[in-house]
Amino acid sequence: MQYLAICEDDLLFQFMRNVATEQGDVRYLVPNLKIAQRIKLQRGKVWHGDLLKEETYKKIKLHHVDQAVVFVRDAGDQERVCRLLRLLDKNISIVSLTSEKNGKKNSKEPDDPLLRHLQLADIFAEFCATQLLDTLNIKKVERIRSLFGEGEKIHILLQHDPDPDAIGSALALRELLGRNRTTTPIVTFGTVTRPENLAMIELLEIQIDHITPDDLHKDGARLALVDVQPPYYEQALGRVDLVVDHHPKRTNFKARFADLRTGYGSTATIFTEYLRAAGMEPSQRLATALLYGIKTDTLFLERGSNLADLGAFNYLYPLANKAMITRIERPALPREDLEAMGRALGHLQIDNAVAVIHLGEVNREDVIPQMAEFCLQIEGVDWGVVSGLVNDRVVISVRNVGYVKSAGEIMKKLYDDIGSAGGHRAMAKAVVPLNRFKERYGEVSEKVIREAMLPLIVDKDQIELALR
Ligand SMILES: [Mn+2]
Repeated sequence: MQYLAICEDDLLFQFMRNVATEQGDVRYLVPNLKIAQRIKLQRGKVWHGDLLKEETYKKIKLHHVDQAVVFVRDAGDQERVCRLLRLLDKNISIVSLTSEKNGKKNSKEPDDPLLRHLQLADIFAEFCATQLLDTLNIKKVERIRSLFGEGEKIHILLQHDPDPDAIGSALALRELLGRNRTTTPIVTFGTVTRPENLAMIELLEIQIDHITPDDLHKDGARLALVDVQPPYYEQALGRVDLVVDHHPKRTNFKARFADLRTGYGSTATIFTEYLRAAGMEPSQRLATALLYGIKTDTLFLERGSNLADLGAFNYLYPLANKAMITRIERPALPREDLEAMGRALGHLQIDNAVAVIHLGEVNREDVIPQMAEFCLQIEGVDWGVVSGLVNDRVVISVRNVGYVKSAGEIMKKLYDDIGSAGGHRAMAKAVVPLNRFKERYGEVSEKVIREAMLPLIVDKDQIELALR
């Protein structure tokens, strides 16, 4: 491959000198002897002459050139050089590097398939963005490390029901600071409740302590917040040393250090960048926690994710334990709940393609929607309605095949005034305090739920049929 690089100075030479050995031969054309000599001194092959004059190009055998690369700062001159090249050789392919948007192809010009416009900024972003980001992140890591003294205890505070993104980020912060769970405990005012998140902290052996607001600064402990910002909390937190988060900033707050990246899909992405910039390859445990954090917060890179999330995901993927993530995502069902499902299936009635099951008391609420989902796999079932008692609440989950009716509307109509209910067309839920449910229906059973729901489901179907 023979390249011709046309430039006012040695910029292209500096960029392309390695291309010469790897991909072909590059010759340079510059406007004067001084620049030519500079390139020659560094063993470049170079011509010089007025870039806008035809004679200059006569010296160069253009028909030997496969590709010309042009970078002239003045947009008009840039265009003139390109036109001149085209005039002298109609087969030469030209890459025109421009620094501004207006360097783009003029619509009045006839189409030239052999002329490509590339913006320098785009090229720079593509090849240098990671390096630049690393520099920025290294600075942040240094600042973070400078925040805390050696003997000080640090509380890493998470939301009330910590999620995988927060948990993974907290682990990463501890790692960045070179600390352990005694000197840097992960704390929350609430507790972890979701079964997947419980499975995560159990399988990855992560300890999350309950703390009261009064104890936050006990014995001079420092405070770091990840995946959350101080205004989230009802009570004042006192001095906050660090906030790293990706949620939108709502109100102002004070912190000694804050890194808010609202364009990011997860906080774990920010911490992955920190670790990477600091040259710290995460352990399998940490990589698994961070990867799972990104995965859940971005719904597997679909929701609100950007290139940074994808980059972090790619980086963590080979380091993480994927089998462990699968185990986290399918937490084992408690045996008694499975038995309740088994009993219910034994006497299942299907009426108008509607399966209604009441599980009675269950240990884990997520068994209810799982069972409703499962009902749709039964032959002849279009609707799965499953209820259960969780403490003193009646929880009803509805799933349907999705193409005709709105489960959310029906649930809202039936249960929203005595509890809370709603959802989408194919997926809905109601939660009603047991006493209010009994006040209206007398008891909690398959019978009363079926009798309440069936008319609305069937009725709605018939209306839809009539409309066809
Ligand atoms: Mn998050």
